[in-house]
Amino acid sequence: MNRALGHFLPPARTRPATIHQAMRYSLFAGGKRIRPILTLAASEACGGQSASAMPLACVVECIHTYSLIHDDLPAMDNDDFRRGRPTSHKVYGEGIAVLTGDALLTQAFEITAQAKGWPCYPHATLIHEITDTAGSLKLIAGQVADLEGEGKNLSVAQLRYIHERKTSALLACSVRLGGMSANCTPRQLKALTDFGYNVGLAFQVIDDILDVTQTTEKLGKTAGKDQATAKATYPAIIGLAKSRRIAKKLTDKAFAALKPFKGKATALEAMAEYLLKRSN
Ligand code: GRG
Repeated sequence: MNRALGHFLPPARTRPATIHQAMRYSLFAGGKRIRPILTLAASEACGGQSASAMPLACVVECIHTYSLIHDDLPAMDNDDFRRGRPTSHKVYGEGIAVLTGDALLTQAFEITAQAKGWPCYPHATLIHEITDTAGSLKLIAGQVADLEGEGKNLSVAQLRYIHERKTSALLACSVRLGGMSANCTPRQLKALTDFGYNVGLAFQVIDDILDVTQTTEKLGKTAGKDQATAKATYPAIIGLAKSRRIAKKLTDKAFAALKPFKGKATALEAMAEYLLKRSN
């Protein structure tokens, strides 16, 4: 994964070196690589080759890293610590951090354009998949609702709206792109969408639980931030025990969605289990 990402990015010394170093600083800071692994696992479930899925795995990691850099900015979540390191704006300043996010998002399209293409899913389909996910109806919609929800008492339905867009959408896109790179059937694509949706929601519920149960050192980002900023989360609204039950239920649904793969989606199953049990 790291080798492929390194290959797609301009070398760190390419002018202007600051931006290329900043892109690498955040990309190679030790993220868990959950989304690209999901892309490769989905491709495998559909009988694909990892070499065909790898460019798209890099695409989702670039988009994810861009969203983290921008989310950490003082104008958004204002965080000093991410992936166990000072955030991009702390090291490079706010202007360069904004541009680093912009550059990584643009890099995602560059990688997609350069990929060799897939018979059943032409470039236009893939680009539409990415714009639909990263645009104002999903990722950005989730962030807007998150910002506007600050300091308000949100309902579980409003919280789910945010989670579906801010988190679940990119996880669903990650597995869908993996399936597309393996020329999956419409039935397989539907199964991957259901899997990604549920595993994505479970991922965010667990993330909210970890925010209150783990340390900053363990998480590599500021723990207890949700409570400190009075953010609406599942543990805050319904408590820890009920949140854990919801995460388990969503994971069960994700497992059920994999039925059409008839036991061939073992890597996706392993990921769903890991995401439920993870501690960072
Ligand atoms: C478009 C600026 C912008 C934001 C969109 C995705 C997003 C909304 C904001 C990013 C921050 C955030 C809290 C997202 C929710 C999903 C989440 C918990 C991300 C952290 O993902 P991990 O744990 O991170 O996979 P690593 O560092 O391991 O890759």
